[in-house]
Amino acid sequence: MTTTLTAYPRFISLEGGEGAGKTTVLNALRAMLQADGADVLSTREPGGTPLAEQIRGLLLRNEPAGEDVAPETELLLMFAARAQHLRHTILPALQRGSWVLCDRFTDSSYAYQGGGRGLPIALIAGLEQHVVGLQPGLTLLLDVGVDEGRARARGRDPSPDRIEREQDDFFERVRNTFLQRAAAEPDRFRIIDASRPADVVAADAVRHLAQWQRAQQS
Ligand code: Z5A
Repeated sequence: MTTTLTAYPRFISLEGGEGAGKTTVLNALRAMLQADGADVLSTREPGGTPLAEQIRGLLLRNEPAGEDVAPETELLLMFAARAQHLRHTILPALQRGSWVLCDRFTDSSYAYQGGGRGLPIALIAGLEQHVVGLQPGLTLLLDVGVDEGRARARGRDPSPDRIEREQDDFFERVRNTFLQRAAAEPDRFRIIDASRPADVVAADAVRHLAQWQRAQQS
């Protein structure tokens, strides 16, 4: 399926596996833009509105006893949350001229529900086209090995949520899908080696965003 998505230059997404350091980097990017006088909205997926945060709760908590969450249900809930988030939070901010920094966006659905769960890419692309219709101008992919990322996430919170309880091979497929997407869209993606110390990773991300900002102004 050929998709035609509108790219918004001030819409920046952060992607990567668990424990990649997205939250840490997002704070550095926000500080950099604000120091420049920009208005910045920081947000996350799934979530970003009261209803989308409720959907996040449904997605991440343990499933009811005896009832697995079907991959299709998971995908549709991700897109239901995104539909709200886009219309109630992201688009209004972009339309008033703010920068939007988003911890995960549609690339995560390709990586987790496509790569991880094995759902057809055409299904995800169809939802992206018809429910979302836009994409970030710049996506920073924080890439770290699965073992290291999982160890970091466990160090921060030892009680895994429903998705974090998946096996390593699931997260290897997620990582590979992110890397394949980055290779397929080099104009939008920047891959950042997130195995380095947090301050080095953040500085690299800030450098990429500053380059992107300059390119938009020229
Ligand atoms: N999901 C999905 O399946 N489909 C979708 O479409 C979307 C999401 C949108 C929730 O996302 C889950 O939803 C997620 C994907 C799925 N499931 N999983 N797994 P989330 O973003 O809230 O969950 P997460 O990726 O697991 O978050 P995270 O573990 O918090 O990752 P992070 O934000 O990238 O990491 P962090 O909080 O910045 O850092 C984690 C810890 O590592 C923390 O203690 C830091 O101090 C430490 N850290 C950070 N950077 C470093 C470096 N460079 N060195 C050493 N230690 C570090």
